[in-house]
Amino acid sequence: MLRPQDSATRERRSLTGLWRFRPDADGVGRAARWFAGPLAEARDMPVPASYNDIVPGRELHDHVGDVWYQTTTRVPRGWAGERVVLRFDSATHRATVWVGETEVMSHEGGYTPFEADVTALVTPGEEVRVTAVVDNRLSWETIPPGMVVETDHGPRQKYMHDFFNYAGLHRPVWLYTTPTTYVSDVTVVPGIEGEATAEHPTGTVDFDVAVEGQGDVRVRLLDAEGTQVAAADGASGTLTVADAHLWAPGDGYLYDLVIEVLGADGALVDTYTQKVGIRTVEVRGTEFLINGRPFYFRGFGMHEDHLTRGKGHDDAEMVHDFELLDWVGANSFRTSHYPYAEEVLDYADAHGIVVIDETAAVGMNAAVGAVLGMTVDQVFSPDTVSERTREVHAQAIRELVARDKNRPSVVMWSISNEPESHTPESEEYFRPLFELTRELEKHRPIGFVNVMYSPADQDRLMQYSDVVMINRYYGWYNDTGDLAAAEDALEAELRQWEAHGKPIIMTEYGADTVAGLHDLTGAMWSEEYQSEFLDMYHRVFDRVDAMAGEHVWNFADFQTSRGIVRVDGNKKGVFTRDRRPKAAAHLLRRRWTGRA
Ligand code: BDP
Repeated sequence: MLRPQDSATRERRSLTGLWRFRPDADGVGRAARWFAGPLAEARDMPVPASYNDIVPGRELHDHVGDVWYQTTTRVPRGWAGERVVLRFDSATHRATVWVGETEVMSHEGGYTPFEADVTALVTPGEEVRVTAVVDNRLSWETIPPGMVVETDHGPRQKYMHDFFNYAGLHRPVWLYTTPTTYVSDVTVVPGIEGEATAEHPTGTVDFDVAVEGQGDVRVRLLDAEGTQVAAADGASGTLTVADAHLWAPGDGYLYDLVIEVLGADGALVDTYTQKVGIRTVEVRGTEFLINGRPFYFRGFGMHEDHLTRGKGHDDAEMVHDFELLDWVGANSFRTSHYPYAEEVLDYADAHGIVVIDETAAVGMNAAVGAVLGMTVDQVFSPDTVSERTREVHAQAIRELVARDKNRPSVVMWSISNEPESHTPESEEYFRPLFELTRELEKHRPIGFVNVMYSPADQDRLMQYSDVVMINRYYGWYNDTGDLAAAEDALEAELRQWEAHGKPIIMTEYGADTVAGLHDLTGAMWSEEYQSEFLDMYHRVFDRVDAMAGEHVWNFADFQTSRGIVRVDGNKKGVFTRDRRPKAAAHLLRRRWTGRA
């Protein structure tokens, strides 16, 4: 799905700001037609933001079910004759939207965009009312899964993943125009002719443009200075770029693919510009190659998580986080455990940060659930994660690939984090999803992230994965507090994975650490322990040739559900939740940049 943009033929209006907001715990709003007029008994709520922590008290923090959002905006006068589209960059986890009194769309899945053509419902120059009901409930048929438990004191949301179920409108909402004949999609696949490592490589860009309506397509590729380097007529083809400036880690060089749709008289009907990074990705043996060169992932699993706004997108917080990644010497991150805001991926594209892009399929694991206080007998069964869940999961993969397929920063898809992966049921569930991802994606490696409860000698899913991605907590959840034993166990297991002959990325390793807690006896939770723990992992990684990357868990402390294993959230951050460095941040900076 194309991201809205301003162009010579298109305009956007952001609907961010304060919306009217009303929780609907009893779920009466739909029948009572709350969309049919100004929302009664409403308070102000910022968009984008999670609603959970904006208001003091338990009620909204732990709300289960519907909430209503409403705003009005004036449709610009100049939009007469244009096609008008209403787009939500996300609504967590499902939403139904009305324009005036007309229902225009519903969407399932909390982290991908959805939109509707509302041309017939708006009048340029006049006000329009937009109402959305957003439901945060997780069930066995959602990604991620969860369970609502009814109690004497109301419903309680339970889930088996380790981050708080923030909900609401986390990302911008747009009203935008296109002409009535318009570019509806574009797919670009970059390549390099001949030697990728040549001093003056020849780049290629396969393109495929979809147009709604009649028109001739012309494309031009401009370099970062605006100079045309290639052009073609027709909706699909291949452009060749002599002496291409490749997109590379640390060098987010982007070309502009200017797409033009021309009418019969040659007049410009629509134009849309797609950013293009020319680079290749390939797995060869135990190496992960970008532009033919071995790439070693240094960075973190992260979260969209901040005080007050929860998962709400904010440019200041985003740029600050990227600056911290740069300071610490990270070259990559994983969008653990859901697709991040498109602004984040735009930034990664433009700055040469490498991304492993993950779906929200997290918490499909009874053993992980048990650590977090949730008891489930069987995760994969007709009554729990089932074929119906797989349909929702498949759609989440389709929407993620459709959204991010053209991004040079995205070098691999992760279709799930830490599912149970050693049982026949899990294999039966996942095999078709790997097949689907491979059909959708032709040029990137794909994979999933393995958990310690499905070790190398039992796992049944890594055969479908191009890269071995594993999360390990030797020295924390096992060999607790004993780094000497942990070192042996970690190395022994990595040696087993090495037998797969694939690159290995440690996608999570880390220790909960209370900022400011110091101890010279090696006590867990201290800043010293976190540093020693990471140091030990690094020693082991440096001994194992198949290692292709290290992503520390986590970039920063983050909020979780209430429980006896978390103190105000997960404390495995290398930065605190308000982004102050723990001692480990300096250790990582020394390892990753060579600077003190
Ligand atoms: C892994 C999960 C991650 C958790 C982490 C932890 O992938 O979401 O936050 O462990 O326990 O199981 O800190």
